[in-house]
Amino acid sequence: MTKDEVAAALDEMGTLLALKGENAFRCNAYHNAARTVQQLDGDLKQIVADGKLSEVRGIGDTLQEKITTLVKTGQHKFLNELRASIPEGLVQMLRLPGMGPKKVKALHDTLGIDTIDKLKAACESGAVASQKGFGAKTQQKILEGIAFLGTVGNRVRIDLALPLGRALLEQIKAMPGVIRAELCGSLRRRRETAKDIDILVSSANAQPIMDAFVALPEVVQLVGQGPTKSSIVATMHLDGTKVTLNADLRVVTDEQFPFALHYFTGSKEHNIRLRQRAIDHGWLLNEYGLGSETHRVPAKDEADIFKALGLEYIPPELREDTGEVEAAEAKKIPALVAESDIRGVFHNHTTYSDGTASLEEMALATKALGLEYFGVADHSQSLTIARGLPPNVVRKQWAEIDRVHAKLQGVTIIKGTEVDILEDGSLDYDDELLAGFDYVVASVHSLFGMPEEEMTARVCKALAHPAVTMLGHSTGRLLLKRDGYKINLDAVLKCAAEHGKMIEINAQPSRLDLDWVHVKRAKAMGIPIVINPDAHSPGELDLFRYGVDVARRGWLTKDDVFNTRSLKDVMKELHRRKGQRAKA
Ligand code: DGT
Ligand code: CA
Ligand code: ZN
Repeated sequence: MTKDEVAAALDEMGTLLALKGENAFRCNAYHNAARTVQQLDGDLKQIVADGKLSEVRGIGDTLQEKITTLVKTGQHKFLNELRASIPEGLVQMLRLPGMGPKKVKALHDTLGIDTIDKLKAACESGAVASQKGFGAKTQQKILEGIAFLGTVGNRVRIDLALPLGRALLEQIKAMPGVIRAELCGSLRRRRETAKDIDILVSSANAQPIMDAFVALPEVVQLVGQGPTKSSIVATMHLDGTKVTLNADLRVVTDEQFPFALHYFTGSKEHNIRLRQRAIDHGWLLNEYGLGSETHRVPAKDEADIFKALGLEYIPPELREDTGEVEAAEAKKIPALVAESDIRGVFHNHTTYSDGTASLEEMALATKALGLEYFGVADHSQSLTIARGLPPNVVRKQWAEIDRVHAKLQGVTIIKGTEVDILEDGSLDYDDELLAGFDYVVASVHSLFGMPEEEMTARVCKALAHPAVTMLGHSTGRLLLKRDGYKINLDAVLKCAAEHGKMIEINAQPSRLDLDWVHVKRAKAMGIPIVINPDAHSPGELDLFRYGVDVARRGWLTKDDVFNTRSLKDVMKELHRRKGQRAKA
């Protein structure tokens, strides 16, 4: 087993123990060990072989034995027995908001609930509300959670789906006989989540490729196999999470490849528009080709297909039928912002608040990514669960930034804060302290249950504050887990435009707000967008890439994104804003 697989197994043990009613201390020992294993330097097999596991802090005898067995045999009797003793439905119930192991176990013990369906029925009959520790409100929340799970189905976040897709694709590309191979579908269009992995290959001989595909190590189940299409279920461990997704492989001739690539990239709505356009030319467009019975339009790549239909090339991210066909006809497809345009990052955390690395470590990791500036924005004083900084600690951090700066080369730390927007829309620091930062990210972290009107007024009031530079995670959503707080985003965009404020794309793949639809609207209103990784560790800094995907889906060019500017331009703009503030 790899580090990630061992970590996932340990996490699962902790969760299953909690569902058995074990005390939190024992369960947490497994979760902590999972994190420790993941962060170990060096090869886990080697560490085990050298007997060095005992030197790792927080790994006692019991855990040592478990990890060693997992590494050596790929399984553990303890985990197998736990799995056998706990209905799978209990684990699924943990995905519901507010349903921790204690609550799940209680409902199992008292009402015999062991599936989501039974839970739903028990809520609908009112049986859950009458249980000790539940009540009508909780029952309602559970029902809403079940409804939400129903709408997201088995979709998977892009940061989990894309690596699995790429792992399959890389192996396919290396197979003999493969001419071209590409990911299609929602992954190629970089949607926030994917239902499955679509892979397209061109080859003169499909069968050997199909056979090799279904035998790949990630494949856990064969769903179907025909002459040109295979469907499988693939699984992989990523950062301690087990990712499982369906994957379809289609094999076509190299001549068909551009047409099939375009067709299976979608979206369906975009395809329908293009097929209609072909019909207007007297042609038929499908996954095999373009043309009429007497005339076939050749295409060596997708650009040729668009060209034949009188269109500029449309990047996959724009293929949602939201105006891209009209823009391509008018030759007005924007030059989309690229990963390589990003010059620095704002909104990041260090050990001063809830980050895992020091200022210097974070700055050096930023530099290692080839970026010029690291904007630190730790939490403000009210957010005690995230160790928000009281004013005296802010001043201490400023002094440390100056000290670290003296020895840093090639990367600049910019002094910022992620200040909480309080209940009434005021900010969590006084104006004097706020004036000391180079920039201010304002975010909502509390009272998510506020009515929409109040929440909108709260955020708008914060945006009107002269010290605020940009709005942080604008909806508080957690993808596939919970909707954001209720807020009128269009009204918020209007306020931002009015007050000349920026809005971030939070590039954490579990968040990704502002969503691409509103990003596009923000652009139309002239609101500068900032792509922020919201990094809590060095490894999270490059998450900004997922924010670039959202920006591209929102039609943004380099000029629309503030952190594509050079350090010099960024500081000039931040100082200009401060000057305006001082005058106000
Ligand atoms: P997903 O899988 O829900 O994340 O989203 P997609 O876009 O990957 O959808 P999927 O996997 O069902 O199909 C892949 C592509 O195949 C889709 O984007 C467009 C094309 N496609 C599928 N079904 C149809 C259809 O009925 N009509 C047309 N024109 N295209 C289709
Ligand atoms: Ca798909
Ligand atoms: Zn943050």
